Amino acid sequence: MTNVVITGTGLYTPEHAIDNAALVAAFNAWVDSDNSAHADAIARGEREPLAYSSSEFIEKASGIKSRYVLDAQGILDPQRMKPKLPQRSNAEPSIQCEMATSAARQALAAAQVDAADIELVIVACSNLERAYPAVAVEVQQQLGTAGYGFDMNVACSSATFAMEMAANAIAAGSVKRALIVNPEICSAHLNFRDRDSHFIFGDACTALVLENSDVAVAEERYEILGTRLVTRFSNAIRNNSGFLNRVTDSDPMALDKLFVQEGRRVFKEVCPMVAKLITDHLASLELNGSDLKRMWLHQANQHMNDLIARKVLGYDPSATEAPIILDRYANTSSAGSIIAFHLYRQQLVAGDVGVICSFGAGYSAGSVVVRRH
Ligand code: CO8
Repeated sequence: MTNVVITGTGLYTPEHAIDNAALVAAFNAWVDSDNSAHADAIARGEREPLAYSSSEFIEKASGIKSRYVLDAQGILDPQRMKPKLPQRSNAEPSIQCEMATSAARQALAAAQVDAADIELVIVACSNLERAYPAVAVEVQQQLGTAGYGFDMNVACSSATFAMEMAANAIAAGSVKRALIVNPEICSAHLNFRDRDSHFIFGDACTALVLENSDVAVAEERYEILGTRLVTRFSNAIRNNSGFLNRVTDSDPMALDKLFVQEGRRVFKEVCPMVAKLITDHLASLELNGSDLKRMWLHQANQHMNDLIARKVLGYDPSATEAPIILDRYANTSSAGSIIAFHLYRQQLVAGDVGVICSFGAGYSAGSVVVRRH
């Protein structure tokens, strides 16, 4: 059996941060202007006034205090409330390619791998900035990697699903080294005028190098003991943006072309699904919750992570056992669990076991159990 190891990780963090107070101030300024524009209809009882958002609610309901975004100014402008990103020409690197190469260079350096020795690039994320050519092929060209690349999307679970794809390709012998990147521009598909969800997401990009252990040289490495994926269809998290919008004559700017969710339902349905996935996966590897030193969970909601970790471990996890990064990054979709893995693994010693687990739209969930070498 071929051993597949993770030998390097990388993280690109945008330079702009927006804390809850700034986000809520922009939201509430927009509420004031919308309510005053419709004051007569509100006075006649024909229209409900819009309600304020609050920093206290956001932090209590989600654990999020701040988020990084590619552009703060456009989001915080009450007249605009969406990022303003430059239109790039075909001759320039795409935005996702730029994010990906920044994170990838760190991961390659950590793995002590030359780009030319990578034979597979997977760009795995929730939203791709164009239909084709694949961003992965552009990343391949920018970095100078060999072999092939492709894009894939399983929403928040994209990174763990890509890890299974890459691990299988290495185990099958078709490639020796793979690079996975997760360039998430969540701010571009978030409705910053929706009180229920305007605070949820942030932008970031993560990178992972996976290798056949026979060719790996990095001292710090994590053997992949197993991967397990699960999906179950649900409309509770949905975005109807797509290439058919043009020909179905639907409004491409309509609100259903942005992220829409029933948050409570997601919480209720996804937590048991994820706890069972991890528990069953561990059992198939003859392990159980007490064998886990670390749970690098998807970063959507602090309460969700506490509940899932409690179900798997049998007790309330410490901040070390189930690290949280969503307080400062918010939900960065597929990048979240990898950011946690990137930032919180150094204290592990040889033989320690942990699980990387993501979950989200689909529904989809992926579990990757690793052991420090
Ligand atoms: N400020 C103040 N009050 C508020 C606000 C606000 N901003 N929003 C809602 N409230 C009020 C509500 O009106 C309600 O009031 P009342 O009780 O009087 O009716 C009360 O607060 C409670 O509202 P909720 O029931 O909606 O609040 P919850 O406690 O359920 O918390 C959460 C909302 C935080 C959204 C929570 O439900 C949650 O986190 N759920 C899980 C969500 C999740 O994990 N989703 C995963 C999706 S991510 C994914 O798969 C990736 C998709 C691709 C991403 C693409 C980029 C965009």
